[in-house]
Amino acid sequence: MKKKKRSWAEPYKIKTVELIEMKDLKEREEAIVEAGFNTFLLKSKDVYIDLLTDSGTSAMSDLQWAAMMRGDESYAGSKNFYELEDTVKKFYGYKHLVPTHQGRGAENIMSQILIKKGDFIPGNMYFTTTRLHQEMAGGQFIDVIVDEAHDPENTFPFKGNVDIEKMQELVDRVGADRVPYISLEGNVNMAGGQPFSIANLKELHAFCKKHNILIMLDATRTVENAYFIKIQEKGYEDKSIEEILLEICSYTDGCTISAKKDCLVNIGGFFACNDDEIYRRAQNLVVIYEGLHTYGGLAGRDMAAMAQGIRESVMFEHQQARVGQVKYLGEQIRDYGVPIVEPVGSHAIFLNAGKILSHLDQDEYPAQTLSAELYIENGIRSMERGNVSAGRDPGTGQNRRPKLELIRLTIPRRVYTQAHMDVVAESVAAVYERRKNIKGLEMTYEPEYLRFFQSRFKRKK
Ligand code: PM9
Repeated sequence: MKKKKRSWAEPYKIKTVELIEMKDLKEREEAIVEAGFNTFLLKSKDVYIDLLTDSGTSAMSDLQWAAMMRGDESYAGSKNFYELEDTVKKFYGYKHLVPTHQGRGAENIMSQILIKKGDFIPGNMYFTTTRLHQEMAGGQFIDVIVDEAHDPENTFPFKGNVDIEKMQELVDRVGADRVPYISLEGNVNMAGGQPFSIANLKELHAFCKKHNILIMLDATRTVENAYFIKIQEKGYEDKSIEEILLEICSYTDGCTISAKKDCLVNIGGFFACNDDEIYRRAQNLVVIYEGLHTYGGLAGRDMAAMAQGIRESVMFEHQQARVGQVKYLGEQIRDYGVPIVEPVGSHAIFLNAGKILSHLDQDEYPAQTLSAELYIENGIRSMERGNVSAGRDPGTGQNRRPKLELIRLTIPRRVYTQAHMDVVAESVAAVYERRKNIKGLEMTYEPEYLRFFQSRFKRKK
């Protein structure tokens, strides 16, 4: 008799579908050449399974679509703003809210308010847009994540943790008054979607309090971090995701968020904080870059959908299925012997491109190359997260050559089925099999900022 087991299933059924089509091999080869071997420059009509990002790509629920019909599009004081403000207060606990069009809008405002020229901004690994805003405000990013996070094979369950000794070294070196805040990210994207633990956050909180350093959360995937705490941190198994999220935020002073991830919307973000003076300044700055402080670049209906998305995001069954699907894909790929970042995080499977294409130098862009090859193989779009994303060191002008040279297969929430995941795993295995014959790339165009979005490449001879 078959072994008895209990599976999870998605807590929804499908009401509307969007048809997708796979282009043939010749068309895919032409498309990637036309896109300069950069998956950001592919047209979505040429993509079969789109794992570029989980940002703004979620399927909204019927309740979110219904909420959009309740959009109050008044220029000032939309009722959807007040509903969102109440929802953020209830689930994240922050007193003040400033909506923005997406995460980087909030990062811009926060960086301008909190950073002075010559400041140092520690963080549990960099994120592309976050670091750029810190640099543009005159700050310098300092990586204080635990060493385990830079080793793709290390299976430490809380690779998002901050190394308090690295914080101490920074404070000893530059003085606490040059460190306005630490940027703390939940389920650290560039490390593979890795959570921090509450135990580590409590330690960080005590350290920062002592040195008068703020903790500003990048809450983009913090509900997913709360889910990981529930399933793997001792003492939290009986707490709800809602309770854990509130506890996380209670140790922080404010947040920026790209609502396009956890909050299940296609556009949106916000800055939130508890301090009245910081709020007053954010309220003033937002009108320059985003819009009036009660809409911040969003339509009323976007804020309504976001409030409903936040309510859905903390449901256990939602997170179980979301993280479960990512884990399922990870297991399939691992079974083919393909090296991935361990442990599997919440939003994506990261292939260790540096190891898979170990015959290429890092300046031949192994991750960019692998990402292009996966598209050619079966129309699957992934994202480079390696030397191209890391950019150049502003001091030396050289490529940063980060320790992690990865590609990310990012799973949009509530969009694909397990059958799609099987096709993805088989395609990864097929590329892996022919890895030794894959040639690297040469950059032919490099834009000034965030080069991974728009740079172009050609195959090396
Ligand atoms: N993340 C992602 O695909 C979208 C663009 S890639 C630069 O992972 C964190 C942790 C993010 C993030 C976006 C942003 C910026 C901030 N923090 O894209 O501006 O993962 O909404 O958010 C992307 P916005």
